[in-house]
Amino acid sequence: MKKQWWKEAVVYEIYPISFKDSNGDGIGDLRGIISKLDYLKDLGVDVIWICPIYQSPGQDNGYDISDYYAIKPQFGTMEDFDKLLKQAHDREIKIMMDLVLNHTSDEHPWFIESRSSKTSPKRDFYIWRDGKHGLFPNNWESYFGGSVWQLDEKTGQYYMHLYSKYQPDLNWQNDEMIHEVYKMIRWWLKKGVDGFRFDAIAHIVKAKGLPDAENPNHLEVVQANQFFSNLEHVHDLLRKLNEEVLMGSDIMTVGETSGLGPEQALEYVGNERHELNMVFQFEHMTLDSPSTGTARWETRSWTLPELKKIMTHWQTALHNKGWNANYLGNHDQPRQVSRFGNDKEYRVESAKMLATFLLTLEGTPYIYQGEEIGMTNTSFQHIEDYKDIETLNFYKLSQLQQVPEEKTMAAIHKKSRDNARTPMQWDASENAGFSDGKPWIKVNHNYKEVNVEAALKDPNSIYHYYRKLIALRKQHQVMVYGEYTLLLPLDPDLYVYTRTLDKECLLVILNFSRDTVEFEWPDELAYDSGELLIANYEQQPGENEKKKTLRPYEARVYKLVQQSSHTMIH
Ligand code: TEU
Ligand code: CA
Repeated sequence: MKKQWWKEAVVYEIYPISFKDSNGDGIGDLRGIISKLDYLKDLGVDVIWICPIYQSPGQDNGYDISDYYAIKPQFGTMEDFDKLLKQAHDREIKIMMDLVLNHTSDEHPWFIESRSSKTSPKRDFYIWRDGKHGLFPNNWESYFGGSVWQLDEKTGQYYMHLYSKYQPDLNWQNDEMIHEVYKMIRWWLKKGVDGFRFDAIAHIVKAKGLPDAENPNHLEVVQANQFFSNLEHVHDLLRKLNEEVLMGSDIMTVGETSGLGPEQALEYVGNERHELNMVFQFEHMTLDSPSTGTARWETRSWTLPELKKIMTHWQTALHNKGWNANYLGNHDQPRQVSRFGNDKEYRVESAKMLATFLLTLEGTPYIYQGEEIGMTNTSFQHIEDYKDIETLNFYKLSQLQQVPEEKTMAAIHKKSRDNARTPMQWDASENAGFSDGKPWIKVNHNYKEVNVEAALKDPNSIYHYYRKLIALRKQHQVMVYGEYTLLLPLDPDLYVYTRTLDKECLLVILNFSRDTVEFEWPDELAYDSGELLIANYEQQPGENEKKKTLRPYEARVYKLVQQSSHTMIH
């Protein structure tokens, strides 16, 4: 397998508005990030992915860009950005920018010009259609609820928006628009940024003729997949972007692509494709709901074998053929420890177990801010305390549909994106040390217990465990490149796998349950003992080599010692 720096890198995602406020206005900013670079360096991360900091009205916290060449003043200035880039580079930390290319803000000058008249030279930068018999041009549903179409009174036509009405979709059939985008990306490359995350990139191409969905009650995934996700032409556009802009720069790229499985993902990340280095997939994010999109607010119960099946499929299908981007949480998802672990009595143990999982899979691991201290979901009682446009739209829609208030709030407590967007908890002082002013969104009430300062002091903290894991990943190439093999696929509590590279083999044992579980050394494992590399519990002396007792959420990683008379598995 070809070695690449971005395969060996550990990425840390920063949601700037909630990371660190340097000037007391309650809003995280670039100087705040600069002040925490040493903290990130100590943690051991190699790349910081910064969510959008460009000029933006902020309807979707920066995912509505009105000027790709400017920094939004609340985040700082371009000088601050240059300083951040330089100071990160001085510490050998790379910077990955978040580019939103599916849509702009409705306040972007392109859109202002586009909407000004039907004959505007920029009209075609966006997707405009006439209504049908006084109705929307088609029946597609937006990700944030309601139609994807918004009527613009001035010209009497509708524009398309897959997200909110403040985020009109760009028309990727317009070459002039595409060249403007190329120009802008070249400009950022020239600055020396080290990579891009391409937001919602799966959706930039829409089905020819924008046909109606046959069964409008069956929107969601089916509809999205058929009409505006991962369509063939996306690949042509990405290859062209590489040929004309990215080729020759040693950067890393990750695309956000919902609605696909690993076979389809290979069309983006296959070694020979020259499109993207890796993609964020969503299959494991749908385990606890019927689907992505608006149905993601509903919950279903899930079992560990289902998670194993999904992850194993991705691990094996991409091995040697492409590369995975692994994550368990981000700024759009609930907190990982609340979702996949136990944020009550086993918060520390389960957060460490999940860290072990994330960092021992094949693929590039993405840590979301606060995961390294085990930050949890939050439950604001009043809808007024929620700021996320998706959450607020969902609330309004539920009210219209007369869904009982408790049911709506329960869904919000579980799934709102604001769970991940409360301020980073730096210490036990007021506002968790995030800001001297009033934070733009409330701090999670548990900040006195869960914070960086406390974690740094406690040698057994989640933070120190992450540090150790990241350091291990740098020492053992098998953690990066080793082939993954699942054991015990049907075990309801234990997730067990090996990673093998040449003569090295790691055994990872994760207890995903709150019970104490017996693990018996499987016969297929032709190793009789192992050296324990890391674990989230103290080990008891004199433990039976073949039979191990895993405590609630226990995680262990062994480096296996080969039996002389046996051959290795696979
Ligand atoms: O998220 C978009 C995203 O999750 C979709 O691409 C996905 O297909 C769909 O929502 C199904 O769940 C990105 C950003 O991460 C998010 O913060 C933005 O709000 C969104 O794009 C719009 O730019
Ligand atoms: Ca600020």
